[in-house]
Amino acid sequence: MDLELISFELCPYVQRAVITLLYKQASFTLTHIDLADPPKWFLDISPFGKVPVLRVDGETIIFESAVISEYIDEVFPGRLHPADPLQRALNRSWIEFGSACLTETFRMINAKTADKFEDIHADLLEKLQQLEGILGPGPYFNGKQFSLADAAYAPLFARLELLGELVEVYAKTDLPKTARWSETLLAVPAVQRSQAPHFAELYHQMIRNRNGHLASLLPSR
Ligand SMILES: N[C@@H](CCC(=O)N[C@@H](CS)C(=O)NCC(=O)O)C(=O)O
Repeated sequence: MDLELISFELCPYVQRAVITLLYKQASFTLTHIDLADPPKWFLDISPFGKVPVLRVDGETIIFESAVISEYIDEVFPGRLHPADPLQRALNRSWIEFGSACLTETFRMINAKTADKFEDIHADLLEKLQQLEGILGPGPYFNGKQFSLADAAYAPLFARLELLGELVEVYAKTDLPKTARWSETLLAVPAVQRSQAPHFAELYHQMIRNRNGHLASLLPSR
């Protein structure tokens, strides 16, 4: 099977699919595009004009990170979705919640003023508190087994770590389960390998380019 994942280096949704592919030790190629100037061939194959898109055997196009990850999970050995349908549904619900948390990080980066930034930061904090309330003892979302929910949240935690160098995103003592989960996920080899070595630099550059409140907190170069 030939798998080509169309990617934008900074996209957390792409990263979810990459983590799943790496965790499964699947062979795939990664094609990076510039989302600021997307090539026509990409716009022709991506129904929403978004990454990630998975091209299977050179012709079939699958889109939406959750769908791509589930497909990868189904075709490679070692299931990363729980066997129990209710637990599977719960995981899918919380994966969707993780996407809403990611949206808050985009909004934080785009916030032009400190006040606006603080409003959005409060929205994110409220979501992280909700998450803390449903987390189990860990180390992973479902306990001992790494799952697609873990693959879905790792990109969020990678970004919160970087944002945490600029502002206190959350106090680890207030959200101890979240903090432990984040630490566990960021140490998983597939998560570490899913991220470009120059990721922090790219992320800072994106913050700088947005020229919002967060950009003003970056160290001067
Ligand atoms: N729900 C989608 C979200 C993907 C998404 O928003 N990707 C962003 C990059 S991180 C994108 O392609 N944006 C381009 C656009 O909206 O035009 C998924 O989970 O795959």
